[in-house]
Amino acid sequence: MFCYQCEETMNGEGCTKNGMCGKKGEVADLQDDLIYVLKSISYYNQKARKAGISEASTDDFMFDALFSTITNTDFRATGIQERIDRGFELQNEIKQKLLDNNALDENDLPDIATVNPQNLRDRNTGILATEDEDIRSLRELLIFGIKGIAAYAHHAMMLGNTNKKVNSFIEEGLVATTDDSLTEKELIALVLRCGEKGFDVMAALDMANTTTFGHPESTQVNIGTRSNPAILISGHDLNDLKQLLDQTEGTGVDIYTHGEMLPANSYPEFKKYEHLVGNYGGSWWQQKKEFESFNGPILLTSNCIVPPKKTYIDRLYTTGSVGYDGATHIVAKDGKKDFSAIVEQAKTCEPPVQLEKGTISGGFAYNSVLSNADKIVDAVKAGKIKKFIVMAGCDGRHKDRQYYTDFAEALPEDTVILTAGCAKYRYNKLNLGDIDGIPRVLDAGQCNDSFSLVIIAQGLMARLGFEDVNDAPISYNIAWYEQKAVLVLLALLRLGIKDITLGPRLPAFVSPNVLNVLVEKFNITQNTTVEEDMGRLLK
Ligand code: FSO
Ligand code: SF4
Repeated sequence: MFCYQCEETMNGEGCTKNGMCGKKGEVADLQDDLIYVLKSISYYNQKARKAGISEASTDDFMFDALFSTITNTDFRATGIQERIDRGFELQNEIKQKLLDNNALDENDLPDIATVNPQNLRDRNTGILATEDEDIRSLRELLIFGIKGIAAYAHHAMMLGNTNKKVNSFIEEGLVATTDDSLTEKELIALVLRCGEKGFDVMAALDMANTTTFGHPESTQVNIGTRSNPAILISGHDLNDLKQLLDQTEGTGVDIYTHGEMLPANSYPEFKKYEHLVGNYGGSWWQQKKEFESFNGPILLTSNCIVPPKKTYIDRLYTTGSVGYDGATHIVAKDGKKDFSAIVEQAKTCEPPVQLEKGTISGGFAYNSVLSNADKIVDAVKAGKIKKFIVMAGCDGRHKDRQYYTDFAEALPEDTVILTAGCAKYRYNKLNLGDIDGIPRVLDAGQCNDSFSLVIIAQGLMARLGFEDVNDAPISYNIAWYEQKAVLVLLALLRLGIKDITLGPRLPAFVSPNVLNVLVEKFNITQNTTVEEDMGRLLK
């Protein structure tokens, strides 16, 4: 195995035997095979699109398969193998359809198109198969961004929203990583287009979420517990939450959110449910402790899942692209998921152990922030807000992420943090106060709601008369961990945002030469110490 797709990769270089995340070498190798098969499907499906015979079910499969390879998603060899098998079936079906429509010349196929279940083992499907370090870096950067697109597209698809251009780009990008004729310049252009599609897919997901569940509202989210038995729901999929809330109404079983599901508490549709009690615990990496003390069943709707302890694995359920051997996986039938087994188990469980009490504030997506824009603009004009700091992204388990808590605490009182993603857990329980009633931490939601932060920034800056967002009083101190955050970063770059500070480590998959390009074009900087970064970011 060789995997270097996340921020916690071994020694900042690459995991080679087993993953630091707990992924087994065998699963990592299968994931490489799966990505390889997806490249082959993409080759055929690009032709099918041109011939007007591509099917939506191919998109569904591609989203799920790509999503399953994201850090902390599907840890099961069987789960990945099943997708490889299904992938070959699909490859065959599309190929046959192309032949039936005279849209394929079988004598003129590139290598990637000729992979089949028999010769897959003979192929080097791993990342290191690309020898040139810079080409490898750009190919993987593109693939990781594409994985992010697929994850968000998957959530949007669950709510009935699809975007053909985005789906086609996934295939185009994957095929491009097999094309030896592409130059570094051409690959960089594709990487930036990936960022553009990333913005589009986040916009599509926002549209799906807000048309289905309403626009998030400023909300005080309870972080204490009640005395009923309960189910904890984590991950990003709001459609799963909706189904779970409907199926638990009136049963005496409460629902709590965990990790990236916290923002759900601010949507009008979810606020209607009296038994949605609030949020339990912190970010993904704290789940071992928090799932234990929760006492009731836990439903994971997406990453990040951490290899569970034996003590709660019998209470662990997965759905969608996530999976772990020993946890119960729930599959949709005709678009509906049956959570009755979880509900029945919950009734036999003790209520959660209370870890903390009080509230945290959320719901500061673009609609709620921009409807109060006058207040914020006045505070900026009066010199009461001097700077906005975007601190979106991910949290992680390494101690050096304490930096983000220290940074938030050290920020002067005339600054406002704009956040999204699980990075917020490093400072959303600090009491940073408010500026004329405007909270100093404005939490827009999940990592995909970084879209909202861009809309907020553009909206506020337009009102303040800035034409170029780089001239505005906004700085970026982004924390990354996995591939969705890579996509968010690419989206920001594509929007022309410069001077982003990134941490806690730079991606291992960015080669020195590619890094030079990112520095030259966008002036990306790695974070250092709170003092040093503060000086630069508050300028
Ligand atoms: Fe976090 Fe995990 Fe949302 Fe990521 S829970 S780290 S960028 O999966 O998806 O922010
Ligand atoms: Fe290592 Fe991260 Fe890959 Fe897991 S996802 S194997 S920790 S690089």
